[in-house]
Amino acid sequence: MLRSLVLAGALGLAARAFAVPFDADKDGTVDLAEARAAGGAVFDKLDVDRDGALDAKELKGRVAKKAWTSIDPDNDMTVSKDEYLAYVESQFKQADADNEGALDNKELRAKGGRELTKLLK
Ligand SMILES: [Ca+2]
Ligand SMILES: [Ca+2]
Ligand SMILES: [Ca+2]
Ligand SMILES: [Ca+2]
Repeated sequence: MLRSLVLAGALGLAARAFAVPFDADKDGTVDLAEARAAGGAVFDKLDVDRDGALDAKELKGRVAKKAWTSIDPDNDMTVSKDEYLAYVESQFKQADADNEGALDNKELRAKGGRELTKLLK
């Protein structure tokens, strides 16, 4: 029993290490369309009151205080879907170290990729 639990845990870890998150077409990388799709789904999920914008409470700490000027350029203290996806795009470009328009697991695990991942789940 314990043995099989340990084995299942190890397999789960291995799967997590190799599967690329948000990779809808399973080609092993996340492209901008996939990142935007994941970001859009997260936005809808977070927008509890369905007013089409996220306030700081709805964002639940996903955005650091110093990042607010980037994610909220019109400075109305809420983040519209356009603003959210524009921020996803800018984080995506920062994370894409080799500038090929797609993120592999290594890029996703680097600092920029981790920042992006926070916006997508
Ligand atoms: Ca993909
Ligand atoms: Ca809202
Ligand atoms: Ca705004
Ligand atoms: Ca890349």
